[in-house]
Amino acid sequence: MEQQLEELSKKANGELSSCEDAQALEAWRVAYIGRSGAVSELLRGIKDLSDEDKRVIGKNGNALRRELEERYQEKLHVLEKASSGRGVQATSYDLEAGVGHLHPLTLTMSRVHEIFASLGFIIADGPEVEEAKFNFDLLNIPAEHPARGEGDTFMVDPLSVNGAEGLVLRTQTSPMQIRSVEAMRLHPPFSVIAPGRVFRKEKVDATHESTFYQFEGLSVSETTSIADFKFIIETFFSTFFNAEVTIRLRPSYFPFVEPGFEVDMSCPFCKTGCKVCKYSKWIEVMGAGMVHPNVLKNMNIDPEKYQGFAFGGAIDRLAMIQYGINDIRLFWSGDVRFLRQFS
Ligand code: FA5
Repeated sequence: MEQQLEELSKKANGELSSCEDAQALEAWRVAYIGRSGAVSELLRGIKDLSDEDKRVIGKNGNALRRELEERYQEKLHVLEKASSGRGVQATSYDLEAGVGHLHPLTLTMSRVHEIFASLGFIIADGPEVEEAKFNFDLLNIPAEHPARGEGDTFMVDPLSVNGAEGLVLRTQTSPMQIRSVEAMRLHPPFSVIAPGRVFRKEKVDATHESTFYQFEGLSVSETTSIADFKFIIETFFSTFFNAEVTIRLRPSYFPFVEPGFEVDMSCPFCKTGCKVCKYSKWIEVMGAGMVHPNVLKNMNIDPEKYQGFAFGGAIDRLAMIQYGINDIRLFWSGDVRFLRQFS
C-alpha cells in the first residue's frame, strides 16, 4: 500500500502540472482530493490492515492529501492571476459550502410588497435610466430647478440638464407615478406601489448612499383624502414593525404635491425615547402629499373630479430601523460577516 501511495502521489502531481484552466483543475480536485477521490478511496482500504500498518498508511495517506490540497491552492492562485487580466475568471465553487440566502434589502422589499398588496395596492416596475421628462418635467419640476443640476443628478446625456429630452439615472421613484398610470392604463379609483433603485450624487455617509431603494405609493379616487393616507400609512408601519404605530405630518415642499409633508412615525421600539429614535420618540420615514393638480393633468386625470395622495420612502432606511443597522454602507459592502446574519 505504501507503493500505491507513492504512485498516486506521482500521478497526481504529474497531472496537476498539466492543468491549464479552472475546469481541468476542478476535475483534478474531484479525481484526487474530492470526497470520493483517489486518496479517500485508498484510505478506505486500510480497514483490513494490521493496527501498525493502519497507523503508518493512515498517517502517510493524510500527509499526501494535505500536500495535494496545498498544491491545488497554489495552482488555483496561479491560474486566477493568469486569467484576471484577460477578463476570464478562473474560479472554483465549493458546492458543499451551503446554500445562499436573500439580501436584507430584498427581504425588506418583499415585506413592503406583501403589506401594500394586502391593502389593495398593485405593484409596478419601471426603468432606472429615466427620461428627464418623467423624472422632472411631468412632476412639475421646471427646467431651472436646482435638483436638475449636475451637482445632484447623474446625467446619462447632457441634454437632461434643462431639457425634457435627456436621460438621467432616476433620482426618485416618483416618475413611476405617471409611468404606471400610463403603462397600466389605470383609471381612478386605483392604488399602486412602485419600489425600485434610485441614484443621487450624494456625499455618502452612515445614513446617505448614492444608490438606494425607494418605494413610491399613489392612490387616486374621487374622495381620497389625507385621512385615508394617514390610515394606510399607520396600518403599513404597524404591520411592518408589528407594533402600535401612529404617524404625524409636518408641512414640507415637493413640487409634485400640494400640500406636501414629511412623515414621522412614533418609535415602534419605545414609549419614552431610545437609541433608535435618538430619544425623540419619533422617526422620520418618508415624504408625501396630495397629488398636485398639474401632475394629475399629466396623468390625463381630471383634477376637478379626482384627488389622491402620493408618498415615497426608502427601503434602506426601513431595513436599518428594522434590523438595527447603524451604517447604510454595509448593504453594498459585500461583507459576508454582515450578510450571513440574515440567513
Ligand atoms: C423624495 O424622494 C420624494 N420623491 C418623496 C415623495 C414622494 C414626496 C411622493 C411626495 C410625494 P426625499 O428626497 O425626501 O423625497 O427622499 C425620500 C426618502 O428617501 C427620505 O425620507 C429618506 O428616508 C430617503 N433618502 C433620501 N436621500 C437618501 C440617501 N442619500 N440615502 C438613503 N436614503 C435616502
